[in-house]
Amino acid sequence: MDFAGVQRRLEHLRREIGRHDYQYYVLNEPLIPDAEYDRLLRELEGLEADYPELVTPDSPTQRVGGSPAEGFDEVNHAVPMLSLGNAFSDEELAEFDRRARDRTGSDQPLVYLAEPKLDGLAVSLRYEQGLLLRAATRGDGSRGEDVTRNVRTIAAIPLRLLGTGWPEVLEVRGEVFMPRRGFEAFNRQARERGEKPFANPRNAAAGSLRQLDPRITAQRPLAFYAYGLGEVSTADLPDTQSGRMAWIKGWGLPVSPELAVVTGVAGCLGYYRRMGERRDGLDYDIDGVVYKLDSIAQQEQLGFVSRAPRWALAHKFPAQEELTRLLAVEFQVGRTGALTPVARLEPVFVGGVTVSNATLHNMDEVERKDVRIGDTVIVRRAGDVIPEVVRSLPERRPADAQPILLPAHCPVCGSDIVRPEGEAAARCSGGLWCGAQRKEAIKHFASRRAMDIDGLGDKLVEQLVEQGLIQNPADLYTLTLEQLASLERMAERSASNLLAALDASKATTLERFLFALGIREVGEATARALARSFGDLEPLMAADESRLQQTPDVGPVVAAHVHAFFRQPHNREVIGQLRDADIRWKPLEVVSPAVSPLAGKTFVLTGTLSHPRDEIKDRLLALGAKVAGSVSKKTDYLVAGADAGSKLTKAGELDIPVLDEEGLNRLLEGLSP
Ligand code: JCF
Repeated sequence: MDFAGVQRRLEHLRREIGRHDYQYYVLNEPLIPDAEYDRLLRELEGLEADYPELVTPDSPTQRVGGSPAEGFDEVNHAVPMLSLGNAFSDEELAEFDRRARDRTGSDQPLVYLAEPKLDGLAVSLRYEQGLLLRAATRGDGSRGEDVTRNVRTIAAIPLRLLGTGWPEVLEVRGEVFMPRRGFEAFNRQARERGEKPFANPRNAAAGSLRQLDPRITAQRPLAFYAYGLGEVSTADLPDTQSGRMAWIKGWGLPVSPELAVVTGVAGCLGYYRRMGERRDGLDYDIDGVVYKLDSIAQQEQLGFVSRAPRWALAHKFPAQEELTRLLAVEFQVGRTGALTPVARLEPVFVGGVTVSNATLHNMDEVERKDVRIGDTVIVRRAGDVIPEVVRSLPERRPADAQPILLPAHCPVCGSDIVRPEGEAAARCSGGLWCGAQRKEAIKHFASRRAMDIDGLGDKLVEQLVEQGLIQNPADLYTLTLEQLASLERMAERSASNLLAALDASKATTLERFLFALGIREVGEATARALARSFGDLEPLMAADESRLQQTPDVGPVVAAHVHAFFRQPHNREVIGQLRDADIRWKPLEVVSPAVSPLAGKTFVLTGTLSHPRDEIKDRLLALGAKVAGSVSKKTDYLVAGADAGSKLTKAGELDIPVLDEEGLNRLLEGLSP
């Protein structure tokens, strides 16, 4: 780069960093991931180190960070609030330790106090005569914002120190943060209220602390850990960092339980790795660990560079969010037919590994995140969780970015894709046929509450599919003794038992058969209602969605799934093969619910009746009536057996017609089969 090029680049970096500072600190709405911001800042620092004559006083490198927001009084920090130098690799840590040993002239390994680096907001708490007098944000390190009224709402922070004999003035520095559980609960509630959720716990902590109305802060689940001291009006302090932390703790201030005294680079690295492994299990976000020389005498020997101590270092974990480009989107079909959009990415190093695929969850998320093919996107990989696309950066969208479209047909079997109104998941409707759903469909078909094929468990289904012996439920009925006996761990006797069980399963009921088909949203109750409403399979298969919706408890979503299922040629083919295999049931006589005089009437059953209640209930449901559990104004008839109690009284109060069993029988006469 020539000199003019360097000047242009410096100007560009300063403008960009200034813009992102404003987004982050003032608006609480970061546009780019931290890692990208760090790179901009490091590039600027590097160029300024090479061209010190080009450093300007307004360069973002010339302050610690953060500008006081409007609306808060300013607070001067008598002892400046420091920032920390960063290390992004083991080598940078070793370099830091080498310099520290040189400057202290120590030929022994140095002793450090190590702690997790919380991802929150630094504050300074000032106690006078044991009382919390003032709380301030770091601001630019010398002047911060007065957030006393907000900090006083944080339960973990004592308003009065424990014990007696406190120093006249005690300033404690630490990090305010929002534990993950509280963050998730808060965001869930925000979404329910239709409000914008916070991007991450750190933004949530910062946003909550900088509320102008402390009543809002009070409702936010904030916590605090102390990590150091500011002004203290006594010279009589412990002479190690660890001793001082114990001293702070003695006054009732919360201190991280993870503090550990470690020795040399090896001790630091061991701590770094241990915390890295435990990172996802902690209830708060950390973005690295901090090492501080434990000896205060050594800290004093080392002193400061600009605003950061030479005796402390933040060793960062690999970033969990990175920028990359979305190259394409493919759709994966899950075991139950749900379609998952999967992003193909330009490979990027994130969360410690190279990632080239990430989930987009479902089409609702794609739409909410406004992601298009060709976009620059933020990918997140935290711990062992599947990497995900967090959002796009619309300001970097190329002109030829393409929208992500849900395919019309299943990429595995070609059946129609259904996405009922209001459902997040799109699904393949080829339940009985689709290769992706094969195993689940057959397991369900054979299960006890469905076709009840004795001896055909999940493991056996998997074996049969994997051996290529069956592809759909109808193939079960073509299995031969030799095929079964050839399977691993299958004795001839079990094989012939299984064949007998398959044969026995053929005589079934319509409702079991419908349930066995594994149509989305069709559980046992819906299968029963459909069987009662249609009586046989053919009219059900021919029904349109509005006819389906006349079935009790069948709404638009169920109707859409049932209708789509029976429209798929492959499903019809498998059903045909099942009928050819002599699967049979007794058709039920039905009274069309639309013409039944009981359609839509609500019954309540009470007292001792001569038939099981379920039986009576089934008859009523078959006639399009509803059966409720309690008497209300909406009840049309109360059926009262012997010893009826409060329901009978209530029906009397509400003037609801009461039938005894005989009355009910007369009502049903001529109506039901
Ligand atoms: O947890 C932190 N974010 C953290 C920040 C911990 C520390 O021990 C710090 C810090 C910032 C400055 N110590 C200093 C001196």
